[in-house]
Amino acid sequence: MPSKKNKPTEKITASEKVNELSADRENSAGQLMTTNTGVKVNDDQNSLKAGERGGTLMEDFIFREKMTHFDHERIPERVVHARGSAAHGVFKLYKPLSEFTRAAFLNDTSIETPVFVRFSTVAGSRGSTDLPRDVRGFAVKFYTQEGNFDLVGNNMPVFFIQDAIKFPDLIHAVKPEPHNEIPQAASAHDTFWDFISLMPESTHMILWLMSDRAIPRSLRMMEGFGVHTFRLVNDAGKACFVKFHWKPLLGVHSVAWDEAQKISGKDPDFHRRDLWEAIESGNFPEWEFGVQIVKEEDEMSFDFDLLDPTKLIPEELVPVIPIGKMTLNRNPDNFFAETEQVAFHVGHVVPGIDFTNDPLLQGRLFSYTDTQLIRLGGPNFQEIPINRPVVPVHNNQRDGFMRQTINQGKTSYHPNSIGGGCPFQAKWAEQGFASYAERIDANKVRARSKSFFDHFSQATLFYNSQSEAEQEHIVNAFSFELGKVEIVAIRQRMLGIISQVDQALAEKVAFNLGLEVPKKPEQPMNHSIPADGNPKDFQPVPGKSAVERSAALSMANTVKGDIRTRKVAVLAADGVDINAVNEMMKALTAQGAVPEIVAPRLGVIRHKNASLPVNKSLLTAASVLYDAVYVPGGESSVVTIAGNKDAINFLNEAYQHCKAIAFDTDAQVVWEQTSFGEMFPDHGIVVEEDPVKLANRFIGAIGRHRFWEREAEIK
Ligand code: HDD
Repeated sequence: MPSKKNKPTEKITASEKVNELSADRENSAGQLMTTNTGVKVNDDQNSLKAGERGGTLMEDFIFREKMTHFDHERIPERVVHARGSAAHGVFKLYKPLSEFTRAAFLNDTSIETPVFVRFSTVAGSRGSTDLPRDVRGFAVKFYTQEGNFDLVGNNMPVFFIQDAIKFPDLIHAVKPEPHNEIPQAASAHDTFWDFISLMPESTHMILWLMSDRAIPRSLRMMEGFGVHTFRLVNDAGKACFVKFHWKPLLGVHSVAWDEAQKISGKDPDFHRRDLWEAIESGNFPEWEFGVQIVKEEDEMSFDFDLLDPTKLIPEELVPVIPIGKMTLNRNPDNFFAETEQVAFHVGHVVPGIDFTNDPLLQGRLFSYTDTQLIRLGGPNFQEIPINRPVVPVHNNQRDGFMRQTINQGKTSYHPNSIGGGCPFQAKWAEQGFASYAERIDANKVRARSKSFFDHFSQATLFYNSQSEAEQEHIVNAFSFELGKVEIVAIRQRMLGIISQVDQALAEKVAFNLGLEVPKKPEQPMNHSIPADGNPKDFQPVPGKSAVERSAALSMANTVKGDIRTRKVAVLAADGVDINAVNEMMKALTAQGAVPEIVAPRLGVIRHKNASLPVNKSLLTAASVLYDAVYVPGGESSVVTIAGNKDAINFLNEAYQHCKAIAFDTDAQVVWEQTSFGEMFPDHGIVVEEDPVKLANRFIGAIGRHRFWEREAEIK
């Protein structure tokens, strides 16, 4: 739960980084067109020809330059997390963390650290939908006074695999199948589940992926996690373990799976648009930054290994301490220059933050620089404006493609005497980075620690912590995904794995698949075994979580009641009760919601001499793009709406997706035409004569986010 300090932040629109970028901004307003060499262009419409009907001349340097640049515009998309959206912001610390870390930005509450944050989906290409069932990347670049710190996390606190050497396999399995490049941005296919069914260590993450966390309502309504256990090191050189958390002030909310699929068609940019619009309208997304701290001497005191990235630390065992707040307050000026060219790296740390031996983290330390080299074309990617630190860079690295820095002097080596020994190495007291001197005494082996072998108990903990509706969604998600798998043996193998998490869950999924849960899990269950390994030595070891249920794992316990930025459709037509609409719009807007009039056609809706502008027509709007619906009264308006099948479908879908719906009493005729017209209204359906009561109850209902319990009625 976000702490009491989390009041909405006053409007901030710049940061040190945003200001620093101004040197690189270009703005053509009022300017003459030039070539890249600065020559003013007189004709950008016609190429140079040998006569009006003749061939284009090689001499046409203006054409050649323009075409060449265009031909080279594309760079390779990220091999994972290709689709992303980003924003600038700031991080403010609540209280110094000097007991644990010497990182300056975690010690000084007066510092406002600039950040650039990129959210992403994992599997889809750059142009894919925002709403697949997928993990979301949550990558934060802190431009600190001691250099850049990147926290390259996800919206789920655990990962699929324990060792980075399996990452290419995992990604090959989830990406579109190589022979026909199908399916795009979807895990519901044979190769993904083939791999997963052979990798029991992925089970905990799979439960998260099958939960509603994988279909967020908004990027602004997701948690973020650093996933790995990192180290903090204080000024005395003493270390502790840490897990990093981001908690959104708006709470953690999701959409329904049917809705996600429809959004993908109606507005594949749904999340990108939502983030953009929220920031443009001054509704700055905010997260609290939290840490779970574990003393070094307590490393072995858990029923799981802190180095195992498939495990989380239940908040019941180690609470999350809120230490600061991040506010995203400015959209990028240019998608390519900023969002596409930003280069994150788990290895970008600052003094006071260090790594652990988590084998996934260790492998990531190699992969991120390597991938930027191919993606951004060479070793100077750190000089790209969005990647540049806000502090000066001095070292003996030189040259390479697209070098921007003009290094002065004749020495580019160390030690040197000619250059006075510069640049100097920084002492510990000068905040020089010194790796934590962890003691290592071991044989060189390719191996996995036995302490990593309990693959199911935290998956069970996650499942048990879910509300009834959330559990039902997990059943449906498994049934959907495995239902899309064509090879029955894979479905069967997965049922064996799911039965290790929860027998009833496996049985429900098996029923939907028309299969039986295997009596005994297929042996061996783990197929990730070295050539000379004995399968018996690699099988999952049953464990038991010290915590049986963890409230923080269920979205049912999230922050509710805040309707800021929630979109509300007002379904109306000519003859609408304009006063009622105005009253409701005023009440909603006062709470920060965004009401829009949706009518059969664009233009205005009229009643007597008054009129209201229409925001969307039923042709371009869809209920999946709104959080709630209001049907105002007004005799001819309600007759039109009741007789319009798109409007009724709009309401039916909103009902099916468990959204709040409000009717004026004299709009009951519309309600009667809906699929839920016969039913006793639940708490999410509000009908009131008194406009003030109606608005208050409706606002309360929207604040609940969804009435998932309605799903039981619909069946
Ligand atoms: Fe990764 C990108 C998060 C494991 C290799 N990763 C990438 C991004 C995020 C994550 C958010 C997108 C950054 C951006 O917006 O530019 N990755 C994670 C998390 C992981 C994880 C939370 C597990 C805890 N990743 C992981 C492993 C490897 C990689 C084990 C390889 C050994 N990840 C990459 C990459 C990417 C990347 C290939 C692609 C684009 C990029 O780095 O810049 O290097």
